[in-house]
Amino acid sequence: MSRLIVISNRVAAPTTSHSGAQGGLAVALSSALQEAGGIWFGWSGEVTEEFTGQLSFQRGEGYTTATVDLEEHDVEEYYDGYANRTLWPLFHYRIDLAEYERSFAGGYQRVNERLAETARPLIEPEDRIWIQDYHMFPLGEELRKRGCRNRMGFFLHIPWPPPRLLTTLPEARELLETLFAYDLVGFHTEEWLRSFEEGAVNILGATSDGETLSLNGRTVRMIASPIGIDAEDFTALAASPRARLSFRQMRDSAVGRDMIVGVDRLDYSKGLEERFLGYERFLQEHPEERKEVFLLQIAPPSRAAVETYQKIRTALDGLSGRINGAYADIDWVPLRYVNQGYPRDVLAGIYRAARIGLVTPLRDGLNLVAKEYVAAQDPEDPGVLILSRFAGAAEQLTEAVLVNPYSAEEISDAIALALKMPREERVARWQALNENIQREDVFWWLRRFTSALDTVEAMVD
Ligand code: ADQ
Repeated sequence: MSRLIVISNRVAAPTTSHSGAQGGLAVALSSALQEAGGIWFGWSGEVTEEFTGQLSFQRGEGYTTATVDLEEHDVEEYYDGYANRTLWPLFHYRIDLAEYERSFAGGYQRVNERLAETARPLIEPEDRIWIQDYHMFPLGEELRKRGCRNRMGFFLHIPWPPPRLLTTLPEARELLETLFAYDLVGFHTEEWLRSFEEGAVNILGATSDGETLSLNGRTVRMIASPIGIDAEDFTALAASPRARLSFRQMRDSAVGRDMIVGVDRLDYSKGLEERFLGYERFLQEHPEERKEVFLLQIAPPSRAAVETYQKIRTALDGLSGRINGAYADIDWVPLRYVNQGYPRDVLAGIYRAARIGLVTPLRDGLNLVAKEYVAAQDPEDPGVLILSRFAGAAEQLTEAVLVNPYSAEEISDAIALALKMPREERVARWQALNENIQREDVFWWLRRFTSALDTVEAMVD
């Protein structure tokens, strides 16, 4: 088997344990790298005065990580700028929040060139290259320009927007064109794949046979392959001593009330305001349920340098205060709103203690929290997953209670339904969901992508 070169914005530190301390993606990529041998390359997360391309190496089990520092204006224009102020909102259908600045586009291109230049000497002719996510669309093309003829795949972890939204991006054509440098491009869902295909056909005039796209003599294959979690590990984690402890703590502090849980990075794509409004609606419409439930929303801040993230935080502070101000009593707080992260085993115990997992993003590439919630449940007495139709995971998790996250009424109705759901129905739904999550886990995703990459026709130029 030829070596694998994984390239992503950030690189997880090599670890020898499989203890659930890391997210599923990091575990999966490092296990793929262990199997094939190879290198994981990306930004160190550090800032340097002047870019030198100096690599830092760390040895993991069977593979090596290689990272490079970036300049401050690189981080501002490439990471905070084009990746998080331009592409992230646009790709989550929020053109109202997208900022189109030439300096961002220029910085993004420059950093991708710098990364390609730095990675190039690490790559040997037989290596397979796998590039991850929206920070790095042009990296494949930059590597091709530097003589790489390797098999090269790209996976997008976020949605792909419909062509009419994409055309608002001044660099839409260039961005679509750069994807033709890859042999294989992967998306979580058929919907994102078809949006990409439509964009390439309508905007660039590419031709499609449904599975491959061709443009100017180049062919790229498309695959829809939803990522999973390390389900076996997560289920085991939910039975670990720390998970049991956090489960007990939650149950004790709930004093017999049903807990609804939400766990998300504090991001406008996650639909947190709409979720709070839906819960407020539920409290309004169901006075008999007040004091019988509470919502625990865990939302650690992310991307705090970006103004839209500061605004959403302020909005949520106001809304949570308003809901608690209107409904709280001396012996009950309807909304516990917490802005910190928790270790994964603690989180697993919290999921297990919750009667409802409320996962209502307005738009999400996939959503791993939904899968983690299911994997952590007690098979004898599982909770109910309420899931947005607009999360990529809804294509697989059809036995969840599916809702339109923009509708406060649908969220309210779904909560009421879930609280009343008989045990047999909860068990039947959970079994179907869990069966899918255990089968289509992160290793399944990894094998599907890498074996598709192994069978595509390598580029002959
Ligand atoms: P994210 O947008 O970060 O990922 P998600 O898929 O839900 O969203 O993954 C978040 C991860 O962070 C989960 O593993 C979760 O447990 C963890 N997490 C969140 N809040 C936490 C907290 N308070 N404490 C500890 N851990 C917390 C992007 C895309 C998604 C896609 C993934 C993977 O936006 O759509 O599913 O990549 O491709």
